[in-house]
Parts: sequence; structure tokens; C-alpha cells
Amino acid sequence: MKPHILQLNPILIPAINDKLAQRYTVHRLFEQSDKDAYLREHGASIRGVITGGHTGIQRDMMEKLPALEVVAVNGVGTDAVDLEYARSRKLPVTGTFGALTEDVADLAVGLLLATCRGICSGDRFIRAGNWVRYPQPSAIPLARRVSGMRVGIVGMGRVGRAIAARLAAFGCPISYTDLRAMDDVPHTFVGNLVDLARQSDALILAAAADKAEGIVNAEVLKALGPQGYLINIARGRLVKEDDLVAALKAGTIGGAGLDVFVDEPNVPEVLFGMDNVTLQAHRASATHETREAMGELVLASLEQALAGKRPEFSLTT
Ligand code: 8YV
Repeated sequence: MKPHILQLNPILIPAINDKLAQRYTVHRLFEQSDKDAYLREHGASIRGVITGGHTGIQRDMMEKLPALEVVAVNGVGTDAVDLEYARSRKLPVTGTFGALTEDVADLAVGLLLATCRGICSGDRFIRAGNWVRYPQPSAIPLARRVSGMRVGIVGMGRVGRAIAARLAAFGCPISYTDLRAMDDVPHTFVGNLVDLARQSDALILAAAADKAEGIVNAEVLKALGPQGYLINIARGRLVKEDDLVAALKAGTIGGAGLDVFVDEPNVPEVLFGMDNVTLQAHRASATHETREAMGELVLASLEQALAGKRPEFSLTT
């Protein structure tokens, strides 16, 4: 009999779905209208869960799965998983570490370029027929140079390092903050986030949100200043979103490029009208290549755990 797996989010790579279906009986919870009833009916048979980084899984759902042996996160963020409870049950919680690094770093740089150079607002200007209507060059304000910007990176893990490598090639001096300075990183460590913001033209968030909720607040944004840009490809909850909206409204910061939000898919509507803000719908890892690599790691983690081995990418066991 094939092991039963509970899938909380869709996977968009057909080859991965085919492999899952060959190996497992897959229960697609995201397709069920009455999820509680579905869990009551099938919960006892479930040996593995696949969830997304943003969705995670909380204790109350894990409690409905008494035979659970593994939670495979199709992502790197585990802030939405009750890790403590998973540890108490000796459940491996795995991530797709390394698979999405390059794409997430690419989008961070893309958001910085798009925001500072007005790429999306320029695109909207043309599509709205405004170039013909207002052909004078002054119709579009001058942009902000990215090359050479002083960049501050919050979180010098895999993604932070990949962003630093890219922006170093743009001639950007790189500083960073993290829980501690790192010996194997050639960039300048700044222990305090307000200080980092003060000395940066662009602050890029690449930190895990497990213990860093709301670290970017009004004080940090004020330190970043009216010529400073905030880029977030990590988690919305790293930022006090009300403080960010207030700073953008007041011009306390220069602009923002945001892939993640506190209450996705709800984005503060006041941002929709701001040309100095670039918005993405949590897309940093959403390429064919990365999602396929992530899917393969999810498959490997399930296979290892259900064979009674410690999964290579387990965070909890
Ligand atoms: C995931 C993410 O790709 O890795 C993460 O933590 O937030 C995302 O980029 C997403 O959860 C898809 O499963």
C-alpha cells in the first residue's frame, strides 16, 4: 500500500506531481471545501505533509495527524511551522535549502533596479498611452542610480550572500547585520539594525522571520531616510507594515520593492498608487527551474523520512 501524504498547497510542476502520485496516495487538502471534515476522515492515515514556506503547519493540524512522520516544507522559511511541537514529537521538518537561493537573490536585485529606475512605472506610463500624450522628457522624473549604492543586507545566510555577490558586481559597498559577524564573509558587519539603515542607501531583507518579527520599524525606516530604499524578499512580518506605509506616505524613505507582505494576499491598497513602490505577489522562487529543484528535494525528504532515515535537510531532528 502506498503511504498517504497530505498536500497543503499546489505544486506547479507536472513532473513532480506525477512522481508524487506514483509513490504516494496524495490527499490534496487545498482542493477540499470542508477541510476539517476531510482531516477527520483521512487524518489517521497521513504519514507525511507537504506544505509551502508561507503556509507552514500549526500544532492543531499536526495533532489531527497521529501517524505523521515528516513535514516537508516546499520552501526555506519554517517560521509558519510549530517547530517546538514538531520537536516534541521528534518529527523531521525539512526545507528546500539551497534550491531557491539564486532566484530569490535575482528578484531582490530586480526589485531594487525596478524601484530605483522606475521600470514598472515607466512601463505603466507607456501602456497608458502617456508617452504620446506627454512626449517631453520631464514627464518622467529622473531615477536613482543603483550602481555604487551602499547596500545593507539583513540576514547573511545563503540568500543574503547571493544578493551581496550580485550587488558587489554593481560596485556596491556591502554591509550586513545578523546575529553575529561571520568570518567567511568579506563584507562589513554592523551589529545594530538602525546603524545599518543609517549608513545604507538600500536595505535588503533576507532574514528568517522566526525570531525577527517587526524588526524593521519606524525608527529603522527613519534611519534609512528619504533617499533610502527598502527591499523585502524574505517575510512580510519582518516589517511593521503600518510603519512602512506611513514612511512611504510621508516620504520618510525613498521607495520600496516588496515581494512579501504581512497578510498575503492582502496588500495595503494605498501602495497601489505609489510609483516609488514595486510590488510582487510572493514570486521570488517562482521559476520553472527552482520549483522543479524544490520539488525534487521535497520528494527526497519524504522518501528518506518514510524509509526511517533522518532526512538530510531536517531542521528538527
Ligand atoms: C516558497 C517561501 O517558495 O521558501 C519560502 O519560505 O516563502 C517561498 O518562496 C513558497 O512557500 C512556495 O512553497
